Amino acid sequence: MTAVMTEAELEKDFEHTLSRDQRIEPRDWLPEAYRKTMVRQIAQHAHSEIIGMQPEGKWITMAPSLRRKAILLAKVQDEAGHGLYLYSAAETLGADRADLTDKLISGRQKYSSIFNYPTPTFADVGVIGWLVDGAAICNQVPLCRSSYGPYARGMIRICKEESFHQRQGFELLMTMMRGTQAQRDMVQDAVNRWWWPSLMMFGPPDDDSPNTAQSMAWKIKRHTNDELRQRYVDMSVPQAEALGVTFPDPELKWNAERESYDFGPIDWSELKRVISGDGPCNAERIANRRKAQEDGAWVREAATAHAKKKEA
Ligand code: BYC
Repeated sequence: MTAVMTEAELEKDFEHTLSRDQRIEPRDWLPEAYRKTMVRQIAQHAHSEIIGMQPEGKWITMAPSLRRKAILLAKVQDEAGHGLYLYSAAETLGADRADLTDKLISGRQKYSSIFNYPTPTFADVGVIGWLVDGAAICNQVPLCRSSYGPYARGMIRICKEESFHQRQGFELLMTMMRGTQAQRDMVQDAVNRWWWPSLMMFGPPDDDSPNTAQSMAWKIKRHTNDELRQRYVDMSVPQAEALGVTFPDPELKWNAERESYDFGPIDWSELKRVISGDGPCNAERIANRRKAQEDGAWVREAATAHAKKKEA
């Protein structure tokens, strides 16, 4: 007969798994607060992928060539796939996918601030690939070592696809930079608009990040928001030089002592405003998501009826 473990023993076992850098799996006991944090982060991440289809998706019908259209279509479909793996990962923690969607469209769960900015020109498609997917890779590569198994494994495939996304963005911008002055201006204008919001993707500064300490202790996050933001700046500056664009920050300069780039202050009030629903496109993004959910109701009903019939 197996002895029933007490809560204290289960907790000790959980901590032991973390201390050996092993994964927590769906079959394992885990503290309720860990489960809640994981569902929160995975759901926000899934929502970001799904809402994140909209800014670029708008350009699928207007892409300037068949090649660009095919690439963009594939990229946007990848984002949908990422959202679906992530909702599945959240389900392994007992979350209900329909409930998560309800929470998104009723404003009770967040998604990344970055997808609340408009995409007025085709250069935005390139800049999203280069900067936004670049920031996403920087943030997500360490998440491949996150302590929750299904999330960490999902992240491996997601990162591979994000790398392709970043390359396609950079290649698109390189092509535009070899074009006319008007095209080069369009690229620089898009870079000017996306640079600061891309820095905000990494979250609030460490001394104003309520979740970082616990998430690091649980090995969900492997680096703080500021560490990853700095890594991203250091990685992006040489890429901007190769491309022939500048970032809109007069204080950006190499610091030989730190072996990193210094950068100017971030407007944290803008991040707060966008997260709380008052960004340039928040209302439009959620209205589109709500409409898609309503338009798809008949498909979900039919699929449920079919599943019931099969079961019977
Ligand atoms: N936007 O204590 P903190 C993609 C929230 S999509 C909105 O630092 P944490 C792509 C934060 O959630 C990839 N909210 O939190 C798709 C928390 O709120 P609650 C998106 C933000 O969790 C299509 C509060 O502020 N990537 O690649 O320790 C096309 C305090 O923050 C933001 C992910 O989702 C923000 N920027 O750290 C192209 C990555 N920043 O829940 C590309 C996974 C913070 O306490 N997530 N908040 O009310 C993470 O790594 C972490 O959750 C974060 C925040 C670094 C974002």
